[in-house]
Amino acid sequence: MEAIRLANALGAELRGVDITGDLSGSEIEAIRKVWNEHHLIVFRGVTMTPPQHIAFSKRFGALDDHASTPHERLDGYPQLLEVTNKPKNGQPSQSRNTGRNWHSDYSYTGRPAAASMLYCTEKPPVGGDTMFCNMARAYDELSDKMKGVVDDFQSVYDINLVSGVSKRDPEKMAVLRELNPPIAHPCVRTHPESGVKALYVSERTSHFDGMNRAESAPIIDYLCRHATRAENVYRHQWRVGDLVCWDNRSTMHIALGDFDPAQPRHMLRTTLQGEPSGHVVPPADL
Ligand SMILES: O=C(O)CCC(=O)C(=O)O
Repeated sequence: MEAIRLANALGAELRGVDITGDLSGSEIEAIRKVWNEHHLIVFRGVTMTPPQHIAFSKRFGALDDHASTPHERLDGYPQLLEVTNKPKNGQPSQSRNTGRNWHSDYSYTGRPAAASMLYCTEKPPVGGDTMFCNMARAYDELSDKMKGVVDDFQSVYDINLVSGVSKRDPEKMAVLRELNPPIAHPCVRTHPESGVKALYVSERTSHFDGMNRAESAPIIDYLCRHATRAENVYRHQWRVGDLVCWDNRSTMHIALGDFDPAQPRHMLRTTLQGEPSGHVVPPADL
């Protein structure tokens, strides 16, 4: 197995491993080690079925069944989310604008995702890229004073700040709001495997618990700009057959709308469950 770095801030491509094969425990641990070091790993040229995608993902931990976003599950496979602009059952896809702001997966739930594994099955001729940033590096590069400030903050996540809300079916959106009330999580978290501290704030953070929107907004804005500077980012240009695995505890990502929406784009995602976290709070006046 060979790891080839993809960017200065994060990311490595892994070559020489067949992820659809019968991998040994030590091979899985070797992959996990590279993943923890680089935060994001890419396998190229993968041909796999939904059961193979699920089987590989499960080797790294328990999978989410996506009960928090039930409308986007792949029929017959609750462990797979569809992220696509292709109509579903004759209706516009609810996920056609998924991920258009910087976020970490399932931050608006009581069980934020540990990691995600996104597989590209169809892509537009140009664009449809995804960008990732390193939140451990972003934390590390704050001044000690600023670290001291944010260490005590709790970031409130609000499903109303997911992307494309106005274009989603209002009834389905109401279900999502019911399932996912605003929730506060620590703004700085320690990675359970690497022990590294990382910022946990995003464009889906409405405010900091105990502070109002006006007080919180400039700090959220600063932290997001700081985290997503070009030098802290890897931009993935998809090919069909790519499996990109990211650690949601140490990265954020954004799915760019840099493609012709008339061209099909289709992705399948497994989500590895993180630890239960957070406390429900009253909604902010958005
Ligand atoms: O479609 C993509 O590139 C990423 C989708 C996304 O943001 C997600 O699955 O959380």
